[in-house]
Amino acid sequence: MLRASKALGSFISTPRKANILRTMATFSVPQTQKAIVFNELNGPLEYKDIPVPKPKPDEILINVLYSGVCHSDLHVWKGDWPVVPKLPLVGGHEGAGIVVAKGDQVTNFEIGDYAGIKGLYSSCMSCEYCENSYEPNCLDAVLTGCQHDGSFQQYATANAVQAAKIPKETNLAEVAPILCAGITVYKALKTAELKAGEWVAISGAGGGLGSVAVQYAKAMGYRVLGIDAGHKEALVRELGAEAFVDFETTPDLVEEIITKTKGGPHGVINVSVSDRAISQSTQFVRPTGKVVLVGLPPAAVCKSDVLSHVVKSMQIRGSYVGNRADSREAIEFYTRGLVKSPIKIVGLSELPSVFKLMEENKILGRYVVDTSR
Ligand code: 8ID
Ligand code: ZN
Ligand code: ZN
Repeated sequence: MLRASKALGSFISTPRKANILRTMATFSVPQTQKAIVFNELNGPLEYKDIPVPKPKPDEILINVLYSGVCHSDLHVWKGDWPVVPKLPLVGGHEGAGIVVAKGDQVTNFEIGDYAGIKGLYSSCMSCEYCENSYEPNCLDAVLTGCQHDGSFQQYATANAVQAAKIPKETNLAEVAPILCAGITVYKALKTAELKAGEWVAISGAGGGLGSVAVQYAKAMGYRVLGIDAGHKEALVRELGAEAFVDFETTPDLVEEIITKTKGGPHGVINVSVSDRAISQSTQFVRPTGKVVLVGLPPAAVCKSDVLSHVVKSMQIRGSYVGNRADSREAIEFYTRGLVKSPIKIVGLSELPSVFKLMEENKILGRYVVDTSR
């Protein structure tokens, strides 16, 4: 049998060792830190020193080592949605790091635990939605990286009830995208209520949400058809899609999808940022199937032809992040090795160029920022 120290030395990968070393180095909390801040919508994204926040009685302070960059961060910065963010704002809601301080009331986290920052900062926990575990739908829900400063900083506060538990020795860079993208698509797939062996189309399959959606869908036993630009096909297939349709070059996308799935997919998860793609999905979904809306293009409207909607008896459902149980389950899929994170790591200071690539639809999988540079 291996001795513990040898086992650790042999089996902990280099990024994990780096996480552990950085843990030890960051336990004394500094007064100031690096962050990306903006003062006005669509205004300059400043990489600068700001004070480290102090945790309130019900909060933990997380030394964020890595944060995923979600398209929602771009929407918030650009002011695409009617929601009004706090200003100045530190965005970001896919943060993974280590608990370095906590408020007096916190009993579910210890200093040194790994923790994750999610899109939902807090909810009231006492309304009918919260009572029924629909915390994201709470009318008093507070959003991280929008109404509460988020993970594009080295130290961020999180409400201890909503913060995600991450098992020790998890690769913090790779788990980061699970904290929004993973949870959201896992919930969306549950919302589609499919049976093993049925077809699910992922529209926007090569992006941040899509690239993990393909894998969750496969792990849940569904047959996956990915839809995205042709240069993303190789990645989408590698992640588990059995079929792929290029939305840019396919002459009759609706017909092609119906043919490839022999009658249309039983469910569609819309994670593209395209009105057109969303409305098209109502045309190719199989009779009695479900169209799930997730992607949030600004001022989008989903158009569905009423006659075929009725005759096909199909359903359109919205899905919005996930509750605490969805979060725990989605993280478990990752830690069990059923879902991998196709990530590219860059420095936090490079966030403006990541936003630019995202706007141009040039991103494959997810970009993750390393807050140390
Ligand atoms: O809880 C929620 N509902 C939730 C949670 C998190 C994110 C919703 N979102 C929303 C984001 O705000 C954003 O609007 O989901 C959307 C996708 O987020 P993302 O995955 O972070 O974005 P991305 O990485 O830019 O991927 C988008 C993909 O869509 C493809 C692009 O090529 C890209 O790969 N795409 C586009 I734009 N048009 C398409 C089309 N017509 C398309 N794919 C297929 N057909
Ligand atoms: Zn997100
Ligand atoms: Zn509530």
